[in-house]
Amino acid sequence: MKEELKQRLLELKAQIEEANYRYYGLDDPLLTDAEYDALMRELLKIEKQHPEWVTSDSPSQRVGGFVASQFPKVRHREPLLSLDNAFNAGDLIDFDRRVRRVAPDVEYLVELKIDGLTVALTYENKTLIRAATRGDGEVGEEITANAKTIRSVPLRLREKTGLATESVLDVRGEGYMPKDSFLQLNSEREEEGQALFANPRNAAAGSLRQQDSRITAQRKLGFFSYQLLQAEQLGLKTQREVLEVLKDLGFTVNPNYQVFSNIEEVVDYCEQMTERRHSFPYEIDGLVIKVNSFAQQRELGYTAKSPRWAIAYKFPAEQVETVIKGIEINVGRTGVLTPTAVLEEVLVAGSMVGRATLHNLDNIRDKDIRIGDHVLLHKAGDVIPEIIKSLPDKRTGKEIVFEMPEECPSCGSPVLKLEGEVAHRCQNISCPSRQREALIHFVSRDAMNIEGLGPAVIGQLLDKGLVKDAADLYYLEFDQLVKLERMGEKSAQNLLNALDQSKQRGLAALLFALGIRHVGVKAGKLLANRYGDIEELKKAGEEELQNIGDIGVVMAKSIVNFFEDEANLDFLERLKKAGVKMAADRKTADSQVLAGKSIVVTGSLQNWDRREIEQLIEELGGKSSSGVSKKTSFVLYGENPGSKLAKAQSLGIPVIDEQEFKKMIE
Ligand code: 1X8
Repeated sequence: MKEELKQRLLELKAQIEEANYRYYGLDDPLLTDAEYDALMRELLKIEKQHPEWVTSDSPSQRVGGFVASQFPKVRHREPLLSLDNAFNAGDLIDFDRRVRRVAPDVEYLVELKIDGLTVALTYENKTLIRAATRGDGEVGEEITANAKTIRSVPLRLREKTGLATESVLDVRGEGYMPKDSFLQLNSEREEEGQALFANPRNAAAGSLRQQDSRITAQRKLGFFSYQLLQAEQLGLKTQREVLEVLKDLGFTVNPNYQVFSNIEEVVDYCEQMTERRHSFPYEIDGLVIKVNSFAQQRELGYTAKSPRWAIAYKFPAEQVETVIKGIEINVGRTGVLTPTAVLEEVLVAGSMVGRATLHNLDNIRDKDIRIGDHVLLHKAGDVIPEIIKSLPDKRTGKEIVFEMPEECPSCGSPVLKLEGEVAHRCQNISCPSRQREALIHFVSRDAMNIEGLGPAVIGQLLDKGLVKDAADLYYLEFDQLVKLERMGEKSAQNLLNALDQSKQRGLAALLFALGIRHVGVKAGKLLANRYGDIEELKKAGEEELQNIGDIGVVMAKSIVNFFEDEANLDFLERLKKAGVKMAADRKTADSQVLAGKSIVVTGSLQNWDRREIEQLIEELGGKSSSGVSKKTSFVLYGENPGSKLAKAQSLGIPVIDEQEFKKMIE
């Protein structure tokens, strides 16, 4: 029985890693997401029963956990060098001339230059033992736990290469964040009032330097490998062979590489790729041209800081100059006044741009942006137009320094800037602009997902006084809807059906739809899962909320404030009367032996790490919180318990050890 289970575990590990390789390494998926998740769940279940079977190369290690509060320094076996740059065909031809003096019959291998950050991986006995950032090239920071969350980083090397890869192998490559992940991440951060990342590279770097690798795991990073330090010892002769071997070992190799035998072809390829640069799902900032043969590489050697056998062709920066014609203000659903620059239209990164958000007044002041200024513009993540800086040398003296209006441009109410915030806000909760934006948010896809209710219809409903807020939507009647412009009988009926359907969306979507400040999609789900019903959430205090993972002081305050406001309670009441579901479709665990219990864990346990025990407690219906208070049901303590144990004892709160806890949950 036990043997069979262990066999099954090995099978699952192999299947999951094979699926990862097929998906990330070969771009040829083997399993659907659902099938993959099912295997992963089965694996986690077995590992929970047998924690002693968990190995460092298990796919379960990709979900992340806490790491030490500082990243240890690692000295690279060989320094990571930077590359010399080429900016045009002339630079490439000069490079070729220098190379051919030493290697007249040179072949070049050209790869994409990924705009990410270099990561150095070390394998021993085919197992990933360390990952490090580039650092200063000599010494980097150890980020093993974080790197393990990247699915295209093999935890264990595949066998099929016939090479002696048992000893130490160092593989280097570029960690990056795909553009769509970057945009998604930033939109979530904007939603939750957090600072935005300027570009995918910064986002990738920030993600790999997380203390909590669970966060890294959510960031959907990728890794393209391109260097194997021990290539020559293993008998490989060219960079091309390295790329093939890396792929066979289980790494993801970017497929857009080509070998050329003369520099004109290289120049052509660079020009083609410059045209295509925006067509990849990740950002690239150029190409890397390498001498293919290792023998020739050795002959060429190195300068003090870079190899003589390689050069980076850098794309011209996609920054264009334009002029700010004016600055418009938009009032969002939380009352924030967002200034937007109206630009002279320009082509940038493949499309015409006429507007760019300026975020807030601080940003405008920091960049000293004035109306009438010439500015440099680029696209963050190749998508979002962003003004990099103003060009003060081009001023004529007619430029106008922008001021935030003192009154809301929509309703005329006073505009205030609260201490500690960058935003200026309209204070009037019934400001028409805010109401309109709140409605647009309420019906949006991740919220109540009401199709057929676009901004134009919402505008009409508000203008005609048919609705004042989202709850009124559920009281609309057919006769009112058909009278709207561009609304036939069919679309009116469809809209009523969509409204009716949306009532069943459930608590998670509703919480997001309500537009409680700082509560985004993720927090909505977390709260819904935790409380199950809005009535329960209403009762939660700040301190309790703060003890839920990912919910901070600011969000906890905001939630409590929301439910203290009479107008909001009335709004909820009207939603409820209309039949909007206020409960969650919660996962039901088989046994809920810890239901209603608030548990504090201190010290290290033998059977579970911190993340696992927290998960287990939640699955069994309990809450795990970090601080001991009168509300704590009991303290579970392990080896070397902290002061929480003493505090519990002094408060007369029950304390139990791991054995007792195991009995309790059996
Ligand atoms: C940096 C990069 C290299 C490659 C791709 N992207 C990068 N950012 C590659 O070789 N394909 S090589 C490199 C370096 O040596 N500094």
